[in-house]
Amino acid sequence: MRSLLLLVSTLLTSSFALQLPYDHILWGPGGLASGGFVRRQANTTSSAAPTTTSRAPDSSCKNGPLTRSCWSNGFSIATDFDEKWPNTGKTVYYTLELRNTTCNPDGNGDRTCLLFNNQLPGPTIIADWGDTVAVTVKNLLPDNGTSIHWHGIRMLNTVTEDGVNGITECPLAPGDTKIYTFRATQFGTTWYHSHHSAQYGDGAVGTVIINGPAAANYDIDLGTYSVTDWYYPTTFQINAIAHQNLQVQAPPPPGDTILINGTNKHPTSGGGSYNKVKLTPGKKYRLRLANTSVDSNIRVSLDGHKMKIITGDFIPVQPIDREWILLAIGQRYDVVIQANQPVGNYWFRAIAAAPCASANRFSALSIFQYDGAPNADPTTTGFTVPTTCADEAPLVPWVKNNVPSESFISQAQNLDVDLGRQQVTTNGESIVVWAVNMTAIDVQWEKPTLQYLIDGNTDYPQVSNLIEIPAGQQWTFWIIQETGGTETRVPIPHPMHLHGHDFYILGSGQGIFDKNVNVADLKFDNPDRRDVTFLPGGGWVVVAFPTDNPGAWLMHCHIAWHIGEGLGVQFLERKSEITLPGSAWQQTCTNWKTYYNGNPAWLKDDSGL
Ligand SMILES: *[C@@H]1O[C@H](CO)[C@@H](O)[C@H](O)[C@H]1NC(C)=O
Ligand SMILES: *[C@@H]1O[C@H](CO)[C@@H](O)[C@H](O)[C@H]1NC(C)=O
Ligand SMILES: *[C@@H]1O[C@H](CO)[C@@H](O)[C@H](O)[C@H]1NC(C)=O
Ligand SMILES: *[C@@H]1O[C@H](CO)[C@@H](O)[C@H](O)[C@H]1NC(C)=O
Ligand SMILES: *[C@@H]1O[C@H](CO)[C@@H](O)[C@H](O)[C@H]1NC(C)=O
Ligand SMILES: *[C@@H]1O[C@H](CO)[C@@H](O)[C@H](O)[C@H]1NC(C)=O
Ligand SMILES: [Cu+2]
Repeated sequence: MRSLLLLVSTLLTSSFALQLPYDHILWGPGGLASGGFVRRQANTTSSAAPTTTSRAPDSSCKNGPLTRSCWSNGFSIATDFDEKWPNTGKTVYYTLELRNTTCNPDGNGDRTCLLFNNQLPGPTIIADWGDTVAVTVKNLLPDNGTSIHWHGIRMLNTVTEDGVNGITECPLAPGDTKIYTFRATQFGTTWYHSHHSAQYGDGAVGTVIINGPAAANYDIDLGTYSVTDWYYPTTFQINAIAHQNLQVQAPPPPGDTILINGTNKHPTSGGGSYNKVKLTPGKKYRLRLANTSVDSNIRVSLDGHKMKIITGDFIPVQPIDREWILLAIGQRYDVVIQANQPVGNYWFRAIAAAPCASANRFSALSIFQYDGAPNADPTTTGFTVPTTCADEAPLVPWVKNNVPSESFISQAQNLDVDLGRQQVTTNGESIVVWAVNMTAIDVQWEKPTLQYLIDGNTDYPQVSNLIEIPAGQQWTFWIIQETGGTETRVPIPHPMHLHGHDFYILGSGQGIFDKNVNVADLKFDNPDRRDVTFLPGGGWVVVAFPTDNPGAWLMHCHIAWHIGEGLGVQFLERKSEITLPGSAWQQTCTNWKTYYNGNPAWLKDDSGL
């Protein structure tokens, strides 16, 4: 069915292409109903004047300041990236060396940091849509393994490259090297980070830009702008305290500060520095915001300027303006900022989001300076801070997709699953119920799930929290329920992240999901789509995705302490079609076992993820 629809929608796109103006927004929402899917349709009603560049995005229109929706021959913002991506024939190569070093990002003093190429954040990986990306990761840490995850990358048919130790690979032993190779089937902004316990909190993160078309025009791409919480003790120390606190239902310790693009000024000593961004009056800038926190959901804002959201995670959306943007851990927003205010200096602010139960001892500032403004700290005041904790909404995906509702609605009526039950379970058809009641996942680093598949072993330990999605399903629907109350021990919003896919967010709410009430309010018609979403504290979220990527994939809370405690599940998707790994993968395991069985300095003391 999907391939038939692809054919129909491709024809539609190309036949409308020549009439489109390219001055601002190019395609509006439309719909082509057929079977379970509704696909995009070109909007030809706009009468905006064409610009000097080509008017045919899907054949000869070139990407430029006034034609950002164009990309290259046959590809544009209207392309359905589930179905096709450019064949560039190009591979971009990067080398990341992970070292144990020191850093001092805000002038508080040196501390141990685990950094890629001695940078915080690590080097930005840049590729074009459709490129192959090959990253050589060298683990130069003397005392820790590592495993690098490429957050939000679909990893279509490349589950061995997902970098989740204990599921898709063994950790890289100290001294070991792995070349992670994958295709950039989507475009936008993301990040990479270690998935080896809480290691990324000590600095083992970096950002990724996949160049492609955009939903609004801009002159200059400022690149990635990461915001993160930061602790003065190491993450391994905080992780241990967070786990102790959880036993007595106390929150983890708050962060000590927040870093914007890796820097901030120290709260008391005035050491460190503000990151500075220069603006030319009249120009439009694209800024790629990414939250690389371990614990804090962060709100950001630029005084006096609205930010136009054009992408949420990897999904281009109908542009909307915001004064503040809330970034859950792992979420990204690409925004366009217009330098249309009086020449001067403006504060950019990043604060912990109290309504999301995020806390920090401090906040972060950086400076946006117009050409011609003096070198001085801004004196601007901020916009009023919102009091909510939710994904930015409504975000309307540019390429329209509907989720088929019939099978879910009928199965939900017969659903006989105790939502407080301490496990992940399925009705044997399309629905998975995950009752989050600290049913802790615990992976075996030396025996990843893919090794079970190689061995033909289905004797997965209970603590692997593994569920097999029934074969032959086109869509899988997940009801994720936080049971609330004291049993859960963490009744706060959780930023839930999915590997190998993004998900459609059909709805969320407070209390226990009630099939008799809540099903009717779910949104199946072009719902928001992303790879991290909030599970409300003491509430539920329903997500759906097509089972189009064979693999063993993790779904988990992105609060480092929570996944360390085990707030995650894994699922096997189209098991018989998973490409099993070869000898280089096995060598990583051999090297790991040699290291780990030979008196390592440290032993695994959490979920391992
Ligand atoms: C097409 O775009 C125009 C201008 O943005 C808008 O007014 C109109 O409602 C859109 N039509 C459809 C069918 O979406
Ligand atoms: C990093 O170096 C410090 C100081 O030598 C040491 O205490 C720590 O165990 C090392 N950590 C890792 C992960 O290698
Ligand atoms: C990693 O190194 C840190 C020290 O930097 C140590 O506290 C931790 O236990 C180590 N973890 C593992 C699993 O080796
Ligand atoms: C972020 O920091 C890097 C490294 O210092 C710098 O090259 C980049 O321009 C900064 N980004 C922005 C948006 O200022
Ligand atoms: C980053 O995510 C954390 C945890 O979800 C959140 O508390 C914080 O507000 C987010 N940061 C931004 C800038 O949105
Ligand atoms: C959560 O699990 C605990 C056992 O650890 C159980 O006593 C409690 O009833 C569960 N909560 C719900 C809402 O089922
Ligand atoms: Cu959580």
